[in-house]
Amino acid sequence: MDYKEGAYKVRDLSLADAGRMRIEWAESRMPVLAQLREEYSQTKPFEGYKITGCLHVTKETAVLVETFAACGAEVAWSGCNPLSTNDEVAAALAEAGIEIYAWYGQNVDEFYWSIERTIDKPPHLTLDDGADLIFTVHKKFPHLADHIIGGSEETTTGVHRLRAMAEDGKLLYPVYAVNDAETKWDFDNVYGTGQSTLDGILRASSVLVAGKNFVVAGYGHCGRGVAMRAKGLGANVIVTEVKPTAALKATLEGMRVMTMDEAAKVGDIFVTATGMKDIIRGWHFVSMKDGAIVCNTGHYDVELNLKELAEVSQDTRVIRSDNREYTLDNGKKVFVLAEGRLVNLAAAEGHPSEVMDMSFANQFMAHLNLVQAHKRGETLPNTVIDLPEELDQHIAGIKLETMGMRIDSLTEDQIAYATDYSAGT
Ligand code: NRN
Repeated sequence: MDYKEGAYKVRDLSLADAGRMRIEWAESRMPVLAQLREEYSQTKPFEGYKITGCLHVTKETAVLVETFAACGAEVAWSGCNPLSTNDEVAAALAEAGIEIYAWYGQNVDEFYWSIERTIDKPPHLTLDDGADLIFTVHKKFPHLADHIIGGSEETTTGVHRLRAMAEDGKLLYPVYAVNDAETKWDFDNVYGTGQSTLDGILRASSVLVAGKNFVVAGYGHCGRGVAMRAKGLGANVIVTEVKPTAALKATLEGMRVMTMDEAAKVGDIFVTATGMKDIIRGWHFVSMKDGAIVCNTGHYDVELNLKELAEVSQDTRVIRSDNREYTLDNGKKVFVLAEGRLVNLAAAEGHPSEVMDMSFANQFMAHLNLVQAHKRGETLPNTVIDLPEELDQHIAGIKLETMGMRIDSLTEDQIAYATDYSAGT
């Protein structure tokens, strides 16, 4: 490990060159962030503000971090999952002078130690994915909230929890729900999670997907993306759900729908994407076919009940990276990927740069909004705030431009027509 107090703690600084090349790769595929950096690095609106982030340390996150820094911000960063940090990228950020505490394979104490280092010097802004940073501030350092002008949350699970906190009046500062921006969830959650989850499964197993019974638990935006990409690879997709409308949508999109008790008996590959705990229980593992592959792509590692799996197993061993074989008491083998943590980031590199470009453009604009409001002396309400819808059209418009696509626009006459209630059929 390489550690410098108040500066960084990373696996190995000598990995920096390799990490820099990964970051350059991502940068070349994130044109929306590049345009924002071009525009705001002149005026440096974040000058004098410290942003503390707790979000997967990937090559894409590094581009966001360095965009904030280029626009004047002081930045401190930690990872938001013990298994999702790319050590090469972390080394490159440390070498570039970003305060960062992150390495692959942290234990729980190291994970929270890293978060706490990033707030040793109080931040003005917090940026979360899964709310571990904002929860740490609220639970252990509530006085810091006096110094914090606002925050943002990247992912569905985090936004759900923060909305609950706001409902109970417990939120100490305003937080933008970046996840709920259409140019985030309708692209990142669907196309990003769809591709990166299959990427994680293939890197950890190299299994043939075609012809396999592929069970997706949860048919929300993420589950829908995973199901779509599994189908594209030739799988027979089975969906389990608790929400009738989601289950109905899966049925009409050609997926089989059944309970997990039934799916456990026929599935070859299982992915949980529910945001809920205890989706696959001990008895499900017992009824699985020999050789079943099981993983999770939800934010927290609570969807597979590995405690109950251990209780019905006689042996376990890691047979290859991110692939743990369990030999059950009944003699059958089950393979759990990435220790039940989000397989797309733990066993692969998370979503592709092109889709994170839009998610992180929303992150950048959320914090720009917070800083500009602060400079105007405005105080925002201590609740979860949605980003303005026009921001979605702006971000999507830039993305289309960079993809060389042009679209039509409405004439004045058509705009008038849209709201003209006197017009008959
Ligand atoms: N490559 C990535 N870098 C990446 N892929 C997915 N995510 C990533 N963050 C940084 C996050 C998505 O935005 C994981 C979150 O849970 C999801 O909302």
